Amino acid sequence: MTGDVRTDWTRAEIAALFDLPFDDLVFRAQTVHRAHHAAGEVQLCTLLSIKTGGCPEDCGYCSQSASADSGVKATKLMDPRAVLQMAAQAKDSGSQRFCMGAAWRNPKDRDMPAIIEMVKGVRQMGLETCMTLGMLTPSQAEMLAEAGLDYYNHNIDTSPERYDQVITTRTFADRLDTLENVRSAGINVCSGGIVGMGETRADRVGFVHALATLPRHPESVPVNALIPIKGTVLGNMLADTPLAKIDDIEFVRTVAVARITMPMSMVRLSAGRESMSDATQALCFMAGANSIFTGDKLLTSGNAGDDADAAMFARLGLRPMQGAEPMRKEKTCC
Ligand code: SAM
Ligand code: DTB
Ligand code: SF4
Repeated sequence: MTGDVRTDWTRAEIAALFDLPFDDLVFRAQTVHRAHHAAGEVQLCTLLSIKTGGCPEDCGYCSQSASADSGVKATKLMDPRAVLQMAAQAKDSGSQRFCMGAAWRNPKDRDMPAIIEMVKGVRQMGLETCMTLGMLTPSQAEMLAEAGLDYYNHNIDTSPERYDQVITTRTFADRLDTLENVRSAGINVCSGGIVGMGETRADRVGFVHALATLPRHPESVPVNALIPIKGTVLGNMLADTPLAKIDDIEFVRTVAVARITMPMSMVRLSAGRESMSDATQALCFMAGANSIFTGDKLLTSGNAGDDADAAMFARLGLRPMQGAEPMRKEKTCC
C-alpha cells in the first residue's frame, strides 16, 4: 500500500482514510511518505506578489479581490528587474523555488513579455520557477513553457460542490481547463486549496478526491489554512463565528490524506503557519507535509519568518531540501 500511485480513488475510500484513528492515519501517511521522500527534508519556497490587488474575481477568502474591503492597495505589474532582485535575496536565504503571484483573472497578452523576462531571469539564477497568474489559454501556457517555467500554481481550492459558494466569477470547470492547458504544455502542476473556509468533512473529502483523481497528480499540492482577512467575505464570517476556525487535528488529517492519496507529490504546508504552533506544524510534517513557504510575507499576509522557521527546524531536526527535484516534463499533446 505504499508504492502505488493511483488516480482511481473513490470518495468512500478517501472518507474512510479521514475516519481512521488519528495515530493510524498519521502512521500510514508517514509510511507512504518515507517510501517516496527523504525523511526530515523540507522544501523551501519563497512567494512574491508581482501584481497586487484590484482583482476582478470575487474569491471569498482573498484580500486582493476588488470586491473585498481589505485595505490592500492595487499595484501595477512589477518591473522584472525588481523581481529578479527579490529572487536573488530568496536564493541567498536558501530558497529552492521562487513563486510569483499576480492578482489577475487571467494575464493579458500584453503582460506576457514581462512575465517571460521574469521566468527566464529567475531560472538563470538556478531557482525553480513557479507562476500563478489566474486562467491561462493553451497558447499562453505554451509561451510560459517555452520560457522555461517549471511550475504553474492554480488551486481548485475546495470541493466541486462548494466552489460556487466561495467564488461566483468563475467555475470549477474553468479551473480544470487551465490545469489541463498547463499539463498539455508540459509545465509541472501545483494545485491544492484551502481548509477552514467553513466547509464540511465531506467537502474536504471531495477536495482531495478532485486532486487525487486528476489524470496525473499535481507535482505540488499546497494545503492552505484559511487566513481570515478582515474585509473579505470569509474573514468577516469567521470573525463573527470564531468557533468556525478549523480544528488543528482536522487540518493534520487533511494533510495526511493528501499524502496517502498522492504519494509522489510535494505536499506544501502553505498559508496559515504564522498562527500555527510548532506542535501542529510538527504533526503536519509527520503526516507527510514536506514543503513550506519561507520568509515573513506570503502575498499580502504575514508568514512565520526565517528566524521562527530556523528555530522550528532546529527543534524538530528538519533539514532544508537541497537542489531541485527531478523535473517530469512531458508534453501530453503535440
Ligand atoms: N490570482 C491567482 C489565482 O487565483 O489563481 C493567483 C493568486 S491566489 C492569491 C493563489 C491562492 O492563494 C488561492 O487560490 C488560494 O488558495 C490562496 N489564498 C488566497 N487567499 C488566502 C487566504 N486568505 N488564506 C489562505 N489561502 C489563501
Ligand atoms: C497557495 O496555495 N498559497 C499561496 C500561493 N499558492 C500563491 C498564497 C497564499 C496567500 C495567503 C494570503 C495572502 O498572503 O494574501
Ligand atoms: Fe484574484 Fe486570485 Fe485573489 Fe481570486 S484568489 S481574488 S483570482 S488574486
